[in-house]
Amino acid sequence: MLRYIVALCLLALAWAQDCQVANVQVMQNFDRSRYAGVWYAVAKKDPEGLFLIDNVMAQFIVGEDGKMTATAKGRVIILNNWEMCADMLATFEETPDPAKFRMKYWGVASYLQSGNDDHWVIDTDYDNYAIHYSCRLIDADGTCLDSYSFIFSRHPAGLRAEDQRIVTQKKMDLCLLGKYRRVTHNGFCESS
Ligand code: DAO
Repeated sequence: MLRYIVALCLLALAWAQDCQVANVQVMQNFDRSRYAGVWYAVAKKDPEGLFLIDNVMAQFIVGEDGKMTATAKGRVIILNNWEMCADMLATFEETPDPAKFRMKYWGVASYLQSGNDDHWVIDTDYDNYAIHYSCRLIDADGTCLDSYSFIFSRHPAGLRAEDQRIVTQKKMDLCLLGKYRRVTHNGFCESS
């Protein structure tokens, strides 16, 4: 009997973690007005060609027209060895799923990175934590070849203990458990 239960659990785990980008579960009934405001990145899974290193924070704004935009900051190293605080801007194009956006981003300075990525909100309680995910490149088998993901907190010091368990489960669902690094905040971007 125990063998069947274990087998069923493993089956359920394998099903929950098929790692197909098309099967990634995002936040249900996402409410962008509640998501608005300042979020501090406290952990990050980097994409190929890391850009934002640490001191990463984003402020999401919902305009009177209901459209979402963002400003973001973070420490970057460009031109081989030039360390600076990057000031970034982003606009979000809606899709049929309210938690899935296409994000256009660019630097206030022209030499900073720009791009057009998915911006999916995987989960949030709006007041404490949010889990973002973006897959830049999907493999032929439907899994993601190049992704990045931010774990955001409303508190620069990090996540509350009670949110850790939820975040760990979501990292697992994204097949990214163990791939995140901590994002520190030491005031590097505070004066700019
Ligand atoms: O840091 O390697 C990287 C990729 C980050 C992409 C650009 C993000 C700029 C805008 C952020 C807005 C909210 C996440």
